[in-house]
Amino acid sequence: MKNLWSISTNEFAGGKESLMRRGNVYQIANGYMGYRGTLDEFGPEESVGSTLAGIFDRVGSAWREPVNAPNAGFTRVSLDGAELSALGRKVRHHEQTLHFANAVFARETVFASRGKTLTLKSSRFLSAATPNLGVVQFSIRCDKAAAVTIRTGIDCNIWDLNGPHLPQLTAEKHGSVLLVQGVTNESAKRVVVAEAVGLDFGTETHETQGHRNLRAIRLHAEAGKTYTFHKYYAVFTDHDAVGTPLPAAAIEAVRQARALGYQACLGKHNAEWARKWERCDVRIEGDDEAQHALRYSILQLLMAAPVQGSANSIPARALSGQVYKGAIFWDTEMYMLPFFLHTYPEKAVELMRYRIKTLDGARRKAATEGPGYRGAFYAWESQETGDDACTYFNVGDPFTGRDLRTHFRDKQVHISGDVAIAMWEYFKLTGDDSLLLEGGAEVILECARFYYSYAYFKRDKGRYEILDVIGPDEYHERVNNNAFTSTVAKETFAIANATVDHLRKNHPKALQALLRKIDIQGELPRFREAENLLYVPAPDPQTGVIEQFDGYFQLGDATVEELKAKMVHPNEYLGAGQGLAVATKIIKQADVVAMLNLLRTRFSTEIKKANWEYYEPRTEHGSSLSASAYAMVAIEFGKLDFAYKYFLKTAKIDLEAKYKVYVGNIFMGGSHPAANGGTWMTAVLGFGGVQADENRVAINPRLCRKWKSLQFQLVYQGDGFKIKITKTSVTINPARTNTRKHTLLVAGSPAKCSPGKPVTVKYRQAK
Ligand code: IFM
Repeated sequence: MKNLWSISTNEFAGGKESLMRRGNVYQIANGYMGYRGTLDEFGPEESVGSTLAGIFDRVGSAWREPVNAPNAGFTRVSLDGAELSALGRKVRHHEQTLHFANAVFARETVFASRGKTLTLKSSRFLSAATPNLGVVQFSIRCDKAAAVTIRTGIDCNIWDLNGPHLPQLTAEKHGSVLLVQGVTNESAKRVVVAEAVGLDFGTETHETQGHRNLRAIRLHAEAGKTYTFHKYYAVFTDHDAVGTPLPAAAIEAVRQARALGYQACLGKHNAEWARKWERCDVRIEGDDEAQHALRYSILQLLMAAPVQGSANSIPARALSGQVYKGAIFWDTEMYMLPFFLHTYPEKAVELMRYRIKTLDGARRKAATEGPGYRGAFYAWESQETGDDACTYFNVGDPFTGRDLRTHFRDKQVHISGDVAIAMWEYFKLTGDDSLLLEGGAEVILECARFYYSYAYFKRDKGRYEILDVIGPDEYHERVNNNAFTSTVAKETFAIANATVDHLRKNHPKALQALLRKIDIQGELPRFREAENLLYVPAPDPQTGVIEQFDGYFQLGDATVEELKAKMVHPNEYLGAGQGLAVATKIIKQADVVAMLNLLRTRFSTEIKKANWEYYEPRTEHGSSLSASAYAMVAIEFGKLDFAYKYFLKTAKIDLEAKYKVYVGNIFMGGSHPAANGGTWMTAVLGFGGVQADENRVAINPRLCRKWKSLQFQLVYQGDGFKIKITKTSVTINPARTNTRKHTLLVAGSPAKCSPGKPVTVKYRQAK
C-alpha cells in the first residue's frame, strides 16, 4: 500500500524539466521562506531557490519578483578528490522523500568512485517553530577508508529569474559562524544569512572561492563509520522587527539553535506540525489515491501559510520560486481562503491583513488606472505594497517574441469584489468583527466606492452596469456585463451596506470615525441604490443558462479540440486580441460556473446543472483554478463521478505535473496552491457538503462512490467540531472547549451539539 504520508522518488536525472518539476514537488516551506526540492550539492543551474515571503525587488525594467536568499543549505562532498553530485555518473542509488507529517525533505544517495562507495544522507526542514531558521542533518559513510572533503556553508550564487537582486554580497566569518549580507537593488532592503554547524570530526578551513562562503572539512573517513553533522542557518531581512542589528540577530539565532541541538530543534518543529495536522488533516477511507493527493495538497497550503503577525499572503505559485512574480492573485481569496477559514482562522486573518496592508496600493491603482476611478482597485498581481506588478503587456507572443497587450491589470476588476467578499466571509464564519475594525471595513467601503466609480448608470434602462471588463475567462477581454464580475460588484455593495449596518449597531463610534476618515458618508445612499439597481445577467427563462457577458451567445461555435488543432505553436496564447479563442465561445476557465460556486445558495440545482452542461464542453480548463469549480458544481447536481475526476485532476496537478508551463512565451511553472485549496474545497465543502454562513453550518453529504467515510475538522465561530461522514450517517464531535451549543443542519435535520457531546445523525444521500 502506498505510504499516505510521504512522496518518494528514485529519479535523479538532470534536465531542466525534471529538475524544475522535482524542485516544485519536493519543496519545503514555513511561510517565512521556501526551499525548493533540490539537492544539497546543487546550485543555480539546478534552480536552487530559497525564496523569501513578502520581500520583492526589481532590476532595471525586468519584472519585480521575490528575492531569493543566498543558499545556506549548500553542501558538496568529494571522495578521494572527486566531487560528487547526484547528477554525475558516480551515482549508484538515489532516493528522496518529502514527509508530509513534518515537512521534512530527506535524501539518500550512494556514490561509487574508484572501487569505493560513499553513502550520503541528509534531511532538512524549515522550522515551523522559529520561522527564520533552517536546519539540515548531513551524514556520510564510506565502505572503505577514504579521504573525504565536505564543503558546506552559504552559496552566494543565487538562482534568479530577473536578478541579481542582491548584487553585492559580502561574506564574513564571525567566530564559527559564516555570514553573508546583501542589500536589494531597488529599495536597499537588507538580507542577512548566518550559518553554523555542529560538528565533531575533521579539520576545518575557511574558503571563499567561487562566490561561496564555505568551510572545508577534511577527514580520513574510516571504513563503515558514519560521520554526521548539523547545519543551522538563519535568514533575516529588514522586514523582521528585531531589536538588534540584523547580523547580530542572525548570528544569535544560529548559535541558539546549535546550542539547542538538532533533536530539540526538530522536536519543536515536529510539535508545531503535529498541531497543524491535528486540526487540518482530512481522512478518506476507501481511496488511498485521493487521500494521498489531498494530504499533499493540505501540506502545501500549510507550508505556504503566512507567519503569524506578518500580514503576508500566499502567492499564486506559493514559495516555489519567483515564477509569476511571486504575486498574490484572486487565487488566494477565492480558492485558498476557504481552507483556512474553516480550519485555521489565524492564518485567514493574516491573508486578510495583507489586503488591509495593501489598501493604499489599491487606492493608488484606482487613482491612476482609469478615468475618475476612486476607492480601492486591488492589484491583479499584488506584491508587498499592493501596487500592480501586472504589466499591460503581460503575455509574450511565441511567434514574434513581442509582448501582447492584455487587460488583466486594468480590466480584471472582479479582484476588488473578491477581496471584499473574502473579508466578509471571515466575519461571517468566525463571528469576529475585530478585523473589520482593524481596517477590513475600510477595505470593503473602498471597494464599493471603486465599483461605484466604475459602474455606468443607464438612464433608459434605469440600472447600473459594469462595462468593459475581463472575467475569470481571460480569453475574452473588454466585455460588458460579465456575470461573474457584476455579481461580485453587486455583492460588494451589499456587503458594504451590511458592514455599515453592523458597525452602526455594534460599534457606532468606530463607524463615525471611519466615515470621517475616508469621507464617505455622503456616498452611502449610492451603495444602497447600486445594490438594488446593479444589473447582473440572469438565467435565460427557457434554458436556465446565464450569458457569460453581453454577446457571448453570438460568438462562434467550436470545440476545444478544434481550437487546439489549429494551434501553430504549442505555447501560443489563445486570448489577447487575436488568439484563437477570442472569436469563439471557448473559455479559459470556469467563469459563470465559478460564480455559481461562489454563491452556492443563490441558485437552484436546475440552474447549476444547465450552466454546467452548457459551459463545461466550452471550457479549456487552461488554468489550475478551473477544474475544482466545475467539480464543486457537478457535486451539487449529483454528477459525482465527473466531480471525482476533476477533484483528482486538481489534487494531483503538481504530483503529476500536468499543467501549462508557458503562457505565451512566459514561463510560469511552479506549484499551484489555488489547486491545493480547490482540492480541500471539493473534498470537504463539495463531497462533504459543508455550507456555513453567519447563522449555521449545514452538512449535505454527497460522498463519491469509492469513499467509505470522510473525516475532517471544522472551526466555526471560534468553536471546533470533528466530523465523520459515512454513506448513511454524520457524526459530529463538538470540542469539549466549545463555548456554546450549536445546531448544525444535517441533510436538513437539526443536530443539537453541546460541547463534548458527540451526535450521530442518520441520513439518506441525495440523488
Ligand atoms: O489568477 C489566475 C488566473 O485566473 C488565470 N491565470 C493564472 C492566474 C494565477 O494562478
